[in-house]
Amino acid sequence: MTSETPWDGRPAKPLLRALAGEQVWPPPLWLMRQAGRYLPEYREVRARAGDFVTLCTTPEMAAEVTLQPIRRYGFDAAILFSDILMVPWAMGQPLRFAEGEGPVLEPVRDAAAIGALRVAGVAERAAPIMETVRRVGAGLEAEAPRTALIGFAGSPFTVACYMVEGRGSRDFAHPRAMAHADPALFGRLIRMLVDATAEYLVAQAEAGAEALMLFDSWAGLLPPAQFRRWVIEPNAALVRVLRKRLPPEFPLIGFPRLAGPMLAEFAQRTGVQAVGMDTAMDPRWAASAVPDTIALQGNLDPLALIAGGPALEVEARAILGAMRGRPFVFNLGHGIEKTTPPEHVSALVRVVRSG
Ligand code: 1CP
Repeated sequence: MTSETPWDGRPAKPLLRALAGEQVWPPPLWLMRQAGRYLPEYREVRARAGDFVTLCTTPEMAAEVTLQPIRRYGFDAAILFSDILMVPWAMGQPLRFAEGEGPVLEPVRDAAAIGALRVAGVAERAAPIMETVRRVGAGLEAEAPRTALIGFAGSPFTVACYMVEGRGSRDFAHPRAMAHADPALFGRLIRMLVDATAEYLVAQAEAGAEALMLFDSWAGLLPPAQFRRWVIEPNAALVRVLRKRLPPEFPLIGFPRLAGPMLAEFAQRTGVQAVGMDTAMDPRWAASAVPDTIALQGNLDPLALIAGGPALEVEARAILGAMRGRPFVFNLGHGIEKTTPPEHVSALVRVVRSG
């Protein structure tokens, strides 16, 4: 499966072993948004790039910030530094990141705007991102041979939320209303995203990503029937395309954030090898509801990492206790906050590595 597959045929990297269903203990560890503004070395590169899209599309800088947290903490995975909105960008939707405001896109709300989006050629237009993947792969081989490289994309529903709303939102009212009022049009956008995202992820795997994560950050906004239609089905469709085009058993991680009890159905019906637990998920419930052929990942509260000290240790140990005896990857329940003291991350690494 990897260039360093040992004599017994199992992948040697701890993250890949856990995603392949092995109980690896202490568990492999990485953190969502591990490259980011809480690190002074990130802020330095970010300032040099000026604009966030420039950072994501300049391979030398994007590869550098991807590797920064690996050098500092020795995590078991590096995650490509990019953003879920680079797929709409590569489909031709104008994107900028407004200071202190997050992403701003030209909203697509009718058939003409959706029809103007380009699916074919997404991987070519995202060529700088594939170059970043190649550079990170080479960097890890030289500096951190046991660290695996995770590529990623947003899942169709979450990306459609931003494309239709045009910005971040607490409730994404426009896309959710479109999904009810004009499911044919919303479904057309979702199908375009399945195709574009599959092409984009296959290109990442070909460039050296060893696992792929699907971020469905806004899945939890949907009631069950809509969740099945717009979260489970599109993720399952994406996985089916990826399975045809990637090597057998290529590790895929799904993250339907705030899915609650729908996590179990997501895990069983999408075909991923692992599912992420968000901060609100009870890991003991997830351990009982998700079959142990599927790895779990998560789910320390990012606020416990800001607090540090005994609170951090108690919370981390509770998760470790609930996950003992099944394939598991330690992570946060959502992205690391920019006010996190970097030394608290070192403390967390010590706690997790002590098992
Ligand atoms: O100026 C900055 O530094 C911008 C902050 C930032 C960063 C560091 C954004 C803007 N994106 C990123 C990187 C990023 N985004 C990664 C890099 C790899 C890593 O984890 O280290 C990843 C995986 C993402 C994924 C992403 N972007 C998600 C899914 C995960 C999640 O947080 O739920 C989402 C929803 C986005 C959209 C986005 N990009 C950036 C912001 C501020 C947002 C959220 C906007 C909003 O909804 O308000």
